Amino acid sequence: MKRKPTLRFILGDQLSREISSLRDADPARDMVLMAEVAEETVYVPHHPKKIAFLFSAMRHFALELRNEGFCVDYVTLADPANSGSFASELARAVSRHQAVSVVVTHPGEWRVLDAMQVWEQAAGVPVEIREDDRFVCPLPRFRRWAEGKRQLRMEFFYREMRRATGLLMEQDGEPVGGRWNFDTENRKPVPARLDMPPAFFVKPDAITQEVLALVGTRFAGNFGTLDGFDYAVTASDARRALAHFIAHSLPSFGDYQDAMRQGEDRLFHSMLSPYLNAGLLDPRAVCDAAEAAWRGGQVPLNAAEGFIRQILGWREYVRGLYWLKMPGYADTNRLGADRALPGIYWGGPTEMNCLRQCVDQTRRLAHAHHIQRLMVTGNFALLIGARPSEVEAWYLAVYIDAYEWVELPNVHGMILYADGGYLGSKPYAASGKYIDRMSDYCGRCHYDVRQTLGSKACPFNFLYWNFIIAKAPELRGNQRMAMTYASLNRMDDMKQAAIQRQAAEFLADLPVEY
Ligand code: FAD
Ligand code: DLZ
Ligand code: SF4
Repeated sequence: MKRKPTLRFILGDQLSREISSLRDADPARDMVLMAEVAEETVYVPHHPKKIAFLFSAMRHFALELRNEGFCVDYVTLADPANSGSFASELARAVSRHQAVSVVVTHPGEWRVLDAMQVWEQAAGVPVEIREDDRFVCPLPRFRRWAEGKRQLRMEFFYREMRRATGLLMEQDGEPVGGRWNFDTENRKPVPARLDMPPAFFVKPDAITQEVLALVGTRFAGNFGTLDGFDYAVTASDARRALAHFIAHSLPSFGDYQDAMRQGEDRLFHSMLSPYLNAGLLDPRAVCDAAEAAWRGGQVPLNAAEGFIRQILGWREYVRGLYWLKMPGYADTNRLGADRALPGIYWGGPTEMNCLRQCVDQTRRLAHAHHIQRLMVTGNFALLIGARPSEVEAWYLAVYIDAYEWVELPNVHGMILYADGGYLGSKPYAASGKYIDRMSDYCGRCHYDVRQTLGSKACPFNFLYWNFIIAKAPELRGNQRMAMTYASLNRMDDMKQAAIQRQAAEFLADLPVEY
């Protein structure tokens, strides 16, 4: 008689053949469960490209497992029997297959982990939650590193990860090139004449087209377009995207990492975050590929180091911090920000060219690169004092790579300083001068980036100084803000008052509805 199966439940961002929940799975005995559920599609109004990417990648993954001989029970969103949540779909599947137990890998979001606590009760069988070991740094190791520290700093964590992995290290334990970090070489604006790397794209196959039709109908009201969907949806295409990046973009990644250029959405960025976060690419393998390109003389050290730092450093750091501080990380609001998120973020009209370009790119691609997220949309949200919960929900909804473990520390900590400096040592507040230096947005803007006051003044300028004045009680004592506050001290009172007046008028006129 055939033994009753164990259900291996694979969530939408667990599409790795090496995932812990599948590790000892027996195709002859076990059953794999995957489900497109309404609950996951509505907890924020996801960009349609994000939903389409995940559903198509899930369906392709199911097919690959079936080709390997696994029995995969895949519940589509359109299935009339679909009950709409992870818990209820699991319960239905346990009863359908008479399963004796469930194995699942630890989810990427606290919200889901919390919901998992009732799964055993809902399903009536034991549920084993296994570690998600697709990260370089296991969570207990991160906890040990963070223990006793009042503030965490990515740079020190990153050095520890370099030592632990041996990536970009000499035999004697020193970093290659004699330095840990080549960031100072990675701040060049893009020169007017520079060849851009060719784009990597994948033509939608029949599975993706079916998903696009479904998502187009069900999520037509969400912010974002499905037009031009060209993301990879399988691990093999994601590996091709990696190879394409290493060959064409990585050589200049370091130099232009912080640059922005109108009409060039991707510049030299990898666009690999959706694949890394859904499990189609392994972070260690991506770092190894970048290191090998440097050791093989194909890319300069500042490029390889800059890229590896993002994955081995930032990505691992924010994940460790998220699980260290959850639940509760999102509850702080150190700067007391309480403004409703303006309609500009959902495509409402604005004469600020930089914001318009970044929001429009987000609408088209469900992607914007780091400096656009940090120094344009993020900086603006910080300067206007937008409510952290609304900013967080926006970032979680609109980006194809957004899951709370990575979105929340970047938004709550890095851009909004809502955690009071636990993640980063100071707010990334900047005036229009920074945007002008790193982009060509200002030359095409209604506003004048050289002006701080008056009808043509760049809003980033007066908002920046308004923020610096208003937040002096919290920030003046911060050593890293000393130069900023020394400049403020040199500004006369009349100018400070005029700045505050212009900022107040601008903020009073910011439309929320769109
Ligand atoms: P590249 O520039 O090519 O970088 C390579 C990789 O490094 C990325 O794919 C990503 O995996 C990793 N990485 C780089 N910076 C970070 C970072 N700060 N935190 C974590 N990983 C990093 N990244 C997400 O994956 N999901 C998010 O929801 C997300 N939200 C963000 C919100 C804000 C406000 C900011 C400032 C950054 C956010 N990031 C997020 C980080 C970063 O912007 C994206 O990872 C990056 O833009 C993805 O594009 P890319 O793959 O071309 O990156
Ligand atoms: C983001 C997302 C969406 C939109 N839909 C689904 C889904 O229908 N089924 C699924 O298994 N996963 C989905 N996901 C990803 C989950 O939200 C993600 O796995 C959890 O948040 C844990 O990180
Ligand atoms: Fe943005 Fe100001 Fe430059 Fe306009 S002038 S693009 S608002 S920074």
